[in-house]
Amino acid sequence: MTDDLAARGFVRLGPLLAGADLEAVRAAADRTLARAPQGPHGAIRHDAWRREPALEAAVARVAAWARALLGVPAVRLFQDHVICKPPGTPGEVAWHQDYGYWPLASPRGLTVWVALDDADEANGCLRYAPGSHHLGERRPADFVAGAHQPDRPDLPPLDPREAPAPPEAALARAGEALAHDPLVWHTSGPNASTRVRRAWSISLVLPDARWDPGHAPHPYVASLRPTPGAPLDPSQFPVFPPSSPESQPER
Ligand SMILES: O=C(O)CCC(=O)C(=O)O
Repeated sequence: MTDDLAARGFVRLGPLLAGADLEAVRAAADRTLARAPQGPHGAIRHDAWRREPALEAAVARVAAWARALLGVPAVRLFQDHVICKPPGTPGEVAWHQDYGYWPLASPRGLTVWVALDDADEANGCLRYAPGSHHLGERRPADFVAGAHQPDRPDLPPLDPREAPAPPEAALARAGEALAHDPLVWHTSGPNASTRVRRAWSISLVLPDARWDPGHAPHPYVASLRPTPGAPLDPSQFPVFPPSSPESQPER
């Protein structure tokens, strides 16, 4: 699995949630989404784990997989979001790299994406460009209206026609997880089916991650006003396992 992540930029992890755990996470996702506005590519709610104990409880399991995949003793939770594409959602989530939207100095980490419903091409599953993470950082675009990404003429544009390999649809059963590199190119299509497509996406970074507020206009930049180069505060961005030395505040 680690080899796939390194070579292809994404990997199918298999079942992460089942039974009552999956139901609890779905119910938590629905509660957070109830207050989220519906956009052309569905509804999205950031920082869901801070509001919902069922999500907070599941983070440790996600983090354990992330540690194993990255081959590191500890990881730090950076952010999560819950995404819902109801039937008939017309828009796609445009091709992007996650790191383009992180106000952090380095892309070291990964995103774990957990399907809360069966996801396939009809209801807008993820699609990846295998190997694209090897091409480095690309110019970010405002794929969410009003995101106001900084103009980065120094970076080459992300043109999916330049992908090193044809895109692959990442089908997932409800409760199954995928993991992807913060630089891999990915997208998801409209939901043309009669089935809802919900997902929980969790991004984890290395414990020594540092802020770079100029890298992306993230909501944390406005709310936390981080100092460039400062470490992330473990009381807000917890380290897993909590007993690890990396969970102590850095200077
Ligand atoms: O769930 C989706 O449709 C998009 C999610 C995504 O791009 C991500 O989690 O990085």
